[in-house]
Amino acid sequence: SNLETLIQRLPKAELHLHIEGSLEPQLMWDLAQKHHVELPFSDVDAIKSAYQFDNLQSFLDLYYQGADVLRDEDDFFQLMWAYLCKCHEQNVLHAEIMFDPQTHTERGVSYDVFMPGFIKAIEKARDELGISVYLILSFLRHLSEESAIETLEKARPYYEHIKAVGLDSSELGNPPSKFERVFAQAKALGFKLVAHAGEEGPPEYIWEALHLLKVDRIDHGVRSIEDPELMAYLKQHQVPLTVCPLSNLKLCVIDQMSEHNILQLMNDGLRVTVNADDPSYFGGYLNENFMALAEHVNMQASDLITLVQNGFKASFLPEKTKQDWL
Ligand code: ES4
Ligand code: ZN
Repeated sequence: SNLETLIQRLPKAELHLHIEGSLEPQLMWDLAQKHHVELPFSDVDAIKSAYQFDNLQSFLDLYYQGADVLRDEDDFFQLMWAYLCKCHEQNVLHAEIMFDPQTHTERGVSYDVFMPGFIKAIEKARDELGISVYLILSFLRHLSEESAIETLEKARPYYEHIKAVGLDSSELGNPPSKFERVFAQAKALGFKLVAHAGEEGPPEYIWEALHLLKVDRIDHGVRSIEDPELMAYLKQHQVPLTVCPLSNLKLCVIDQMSEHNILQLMNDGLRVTVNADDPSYFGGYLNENFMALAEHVNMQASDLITLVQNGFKASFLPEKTKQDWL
């Protein structure tokens, strides 16, 4: 269709992507074989069939189990390189990519294993594919703030490779207020700040992310719609929301794609972007997320163009580089 061609052709930015969530079943299988890791699946198709979730937690349980096959530097290189090749296929020219250090350090896999793997793939993509990448170090919010502080400190040799810090994992019961000190430390170190908020959690968590953590963007934020004052604030300050349509559907944040509120958020004047979140688990990369919207909500070509432009505007690229894409 016309919209499909438009989506494919437009140069795009991805702002909400968990690299561990881009682990495809085939690579998971191959790495399990390589390292003699036992998976509770009989074959690659059985892995795919297991991807049916009731909520965020039921997904996270599988996501952390899947990540256990990532053991050596080359595994992390392959994971990042596969994703960046996908970016190239889909005309994604800039990606701000989250990684969860604690998912690896808690299993005895250190920064000196995963960071060199990531960095080598990122440099290769920059040189061979012309893709720019920023890394976002994301804390697991179901763990303690002390663990987050230690995680930030252990990253010190790699600070020059990290643009921002973020907050992900189980939202309900783990409000942003739990991480006020570590976000203040990260801000003092010069990092940009993002946090998942208002995916499953209430608008109050979005207020906390804004006022206590002082984030530059909200990841998801779809529950903003429940709080008119919050909507006014997000509009006034043009705080970006990194919305992930297929994620919201797969995690039952919405029952049907046609019920997604993204057009409402955009028409109310918010800076909304479209993103893939965990593409291997949720059934699509960036273009598939745009296509799902084109098919199921009443999107015009002009809406798609605005959403794509918002991706660059909401990025952490220098202002003059952004202008090149707008
Ligand atoms: C995540 Cl969709 C989502 N929400 C919270 N934490 C996550 N980690 C990976 N994907
Ligand atoms: Zn996410």
